[in-house]
Amino acid sequence: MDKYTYSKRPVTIRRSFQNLRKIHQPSKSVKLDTVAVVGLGYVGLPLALLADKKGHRVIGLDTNESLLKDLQTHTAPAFIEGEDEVQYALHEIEARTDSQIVSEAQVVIVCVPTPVFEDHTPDLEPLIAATKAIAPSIQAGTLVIIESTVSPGVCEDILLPMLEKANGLVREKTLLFAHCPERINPGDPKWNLSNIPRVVGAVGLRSLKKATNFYSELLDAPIRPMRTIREAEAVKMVENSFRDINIAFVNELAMSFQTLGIDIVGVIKGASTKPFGFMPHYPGIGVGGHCIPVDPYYLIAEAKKNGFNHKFLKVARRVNNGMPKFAVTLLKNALHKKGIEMKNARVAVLGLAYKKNISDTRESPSLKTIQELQREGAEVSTFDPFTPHLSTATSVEDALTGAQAVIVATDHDQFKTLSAKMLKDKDVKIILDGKNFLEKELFTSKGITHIGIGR
Ligand code: SAJ
Repeated sequence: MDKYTYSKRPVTIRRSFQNLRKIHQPSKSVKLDTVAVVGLGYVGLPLALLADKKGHRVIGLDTNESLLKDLQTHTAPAFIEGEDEVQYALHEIEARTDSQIVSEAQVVIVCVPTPVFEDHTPDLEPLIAATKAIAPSIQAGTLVIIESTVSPGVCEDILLPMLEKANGLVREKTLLFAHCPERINPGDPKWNLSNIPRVVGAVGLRSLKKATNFYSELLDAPIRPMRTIREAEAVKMVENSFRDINIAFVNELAMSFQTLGIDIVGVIKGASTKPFGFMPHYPGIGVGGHCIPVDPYYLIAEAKKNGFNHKFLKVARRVNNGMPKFAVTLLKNALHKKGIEMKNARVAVLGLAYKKNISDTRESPSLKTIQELQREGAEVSTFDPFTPHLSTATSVEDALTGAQAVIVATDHDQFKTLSAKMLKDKDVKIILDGKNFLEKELFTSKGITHIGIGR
């Protein structure tokens, strides 16, 4: 069974997550739709849990056996545990691997990953495989919603025909079809699945109405109907490309100001006093995650197919992808000034996750930084409290032991306790603060070289 196919073996799991507070279940007097969520990852599982909490019968589909095992042992996967303010009702979700079960659902929501290949071209395989698996079981009258992030045209030109053909369904008549791009900000204490506004595009008015009503009831957030499904696909591309280019802007400034000896973070804070027309972003060791460094490539590829070259988006991707190498070069020069060559230098890297206080390492700049260090011949020790199983060391102190330099690659709260004393005790001579989140003077005042990104 290749990784994208669903087995025929039904696996029904009754599960209730430990340490979950029972939240009053709404009365189930009104018969709510049965909802099938295809893909129980960072997007799908919270969605399934929320639909369950709202009183829907929820079927969860996933091909990830280890995730299902996690759930079977009532262990919430790390990405759920990372959201400590999340309160999930004790619930039962029928987690299945046999895709025929979607025949029992009136609403089917597809939340599978849409990554890119090594060459940055879109990899639609997981999404196409999931759609192919469920298509034969979609019953007349079902609403299918795609939440996966895709470029304009994927829903209508690729996925919808698959769904219609497999069972002889007809859009807007026997098949309702919509796109509601996922928006999630892991680790954000303020914005969560329930309160983040959403946009919905659909293949016709019936589909739009049903999808908009579904999300209006499910979420406590404004739902904006879009005129077309392509507009909804484009919204997600635009919002995430916007973020990527703005981060690239400050990353380029950081590289420039490093030579000018100007503190870019101070300048950004100064610019932020302008009450309009400026939105602060901050430079760092790179851009990670399953969205920001990925989504622009979908738009670049789709536009290219239609004869347009997104030069600006490409430059932004190149700038952001170059930050780990920029950071390693800064460290290499600082080591050289102390008579230490990068080859065989011992460097500790603190933080493997792509952003603070979560365990997700997808597209993490930390990993690219480690590769860059090893390419330069350095010996690397690593520690991340959120991913001990991926770390070579068992603690910060352990990672620092024997190191000549340390790179802080993720701004986990736990690393705020890093002190000049800890470094001096371990004879660590240089600290590179890849997230500009430690006080420079705390180290320079004790004779330790502190390098920031643009400061
Ligand atoms: N980063 C910077 N400088 C910044 C902001 C972020 O270097 O000023 C880096 C982060 O360290 C991280 C990467 O960029 O490595 C992505 O950061 P992120 O905060 O965008 O994190 P994501 O990808 O988990 O969440 C984003 C959402 N975040 C925000 O809007 C704050 C949003 O862009 C999307 O809703 C979401 O991905 C998604 O699901 O698409």
